[in-house]
Amino acid sequence: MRVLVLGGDGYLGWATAMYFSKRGHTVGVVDNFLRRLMHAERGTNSLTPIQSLHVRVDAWKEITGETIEMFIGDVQDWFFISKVIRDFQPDTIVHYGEIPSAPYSMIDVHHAVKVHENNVNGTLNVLWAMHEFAPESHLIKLGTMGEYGTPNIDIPEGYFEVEYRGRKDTLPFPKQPGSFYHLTKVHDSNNIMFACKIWGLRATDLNQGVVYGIETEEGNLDDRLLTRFDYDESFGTALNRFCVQAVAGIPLTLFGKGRQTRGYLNILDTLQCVELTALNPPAAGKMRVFNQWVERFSVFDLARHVRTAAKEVGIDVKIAHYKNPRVEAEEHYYNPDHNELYDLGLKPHLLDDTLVESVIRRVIQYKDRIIEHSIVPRIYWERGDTDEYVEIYDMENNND
Ligand code: NAD
Ligand code: USQ
Repeated sequence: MRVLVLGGDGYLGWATAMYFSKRGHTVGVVDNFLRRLMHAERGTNSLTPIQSLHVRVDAWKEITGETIEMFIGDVQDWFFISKVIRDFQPDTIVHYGEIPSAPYSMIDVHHAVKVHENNVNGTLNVLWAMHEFAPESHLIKLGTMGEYGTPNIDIPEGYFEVEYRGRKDTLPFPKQPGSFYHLTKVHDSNNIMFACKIWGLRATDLNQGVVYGIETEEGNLDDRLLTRFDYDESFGTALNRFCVQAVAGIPLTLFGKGRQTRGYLNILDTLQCVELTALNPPAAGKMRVFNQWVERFSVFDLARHVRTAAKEVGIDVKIAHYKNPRVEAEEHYYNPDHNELYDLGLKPHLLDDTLVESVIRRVIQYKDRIIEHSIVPRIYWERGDTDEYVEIYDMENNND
């Protein structure tokens, strides 16, 4: 299979490129290094000392004998991306090439607009390029579970049957996203669904939960192949952040009541899910939706798991309740389906089996690289709502 990975220099994209290459597929990666640039803007960096894409690709060739083709450019640039898609003729396009951060999109109007332009316009270009130059290819688009928000009813995989005033239809499930970033994913989903309908394209929208983890089989072959691992306020996700905070001796930054519940998955399962999706494409004209997550945790549950895991390696962890910088429900119902990928054969990795060996030990290895100023939250969803409030939570005397 010919696989084109958009955002192939990123956390998930580089790991995906190696994963497919190792399994005998022909792989190309597209990136404009925007993620590296945004880190420069925020004064932050990956915990893992990542190499340039050029060094990664050379190291991959040296170690495995396989070639990963590089295309350096912006998905928002029509002339660039349409030429790449026309020349590469992918069977599958795995589209990670967007700005992935909710806090970054909430900094100010400029960041909100930048995230919208980058994500929505980039995906529109990809759809038009598929239509004109690769109409049989399968788009695997990384969306997010956060498109749905936290409704007080079960969440299906994309569509549900509705009966209204005596008539029935199957319709897209309503979306209630929680940031301007999450909204870009909703806009993408609508654009993809429309393009499939009018042009007969085929696509799978992977509504992915929060990913954690550093290690993959391919990344472990050589330190030059490690993928990035972020823990800062803008680009770190909750569990990765908590692991770094634990190792740095900083109380875990739990926002609000900590009852916010999300679906989580190990990076190893992202790779498996994308592979299963690629090997089982949908019929032309359809946008399929899979909910891609493995285990459901509240933020408070995560903190407990990290605390227990850290104890195994002799680290004592404290938890701090921060005033929530986000506007989000802190206690809510959350019951999303996730059967489709299991039906295709997903064999999940569970948090308690992987946290110490494949995450915390690696964080300890790179402990000296931790930039502490980027950990405390400073990006607030509501302007003026920035009074600091921090309370250290005493786990020993409270089983809440
Ligand atoms: P990432 O930032 O590490 O990777 C995205 C890559 O895309 C970066 O290397 C960036 O430079 C590149 N990129 C961005 N805009 C581009 C453009 N216009 N042209 C070319 N390249 C561009 O992010 P990630 O964590 O690997 O996430 C990948 C995708 O998965 C994102 O779309 C994200 O929204 C989605 N996702 C991630 C998570 C998670 O927990 N990491 C969860 C759900 C969904
Ligand atoms: N949270 C804390 N403390 C922290 C960081 C986060 O309590 O230090 C809380 C947040 O308030 C939120 C939850 O943890 O309730 C998850 O936050 P997150 O930063 O891990 O995840 P989120 O902002 O939703 O974004 C991440 C990825 C994004 C992806 C999304 C999947 O950055 O690309 O789309 O996870 S999902 O959450 O399912 O929408």
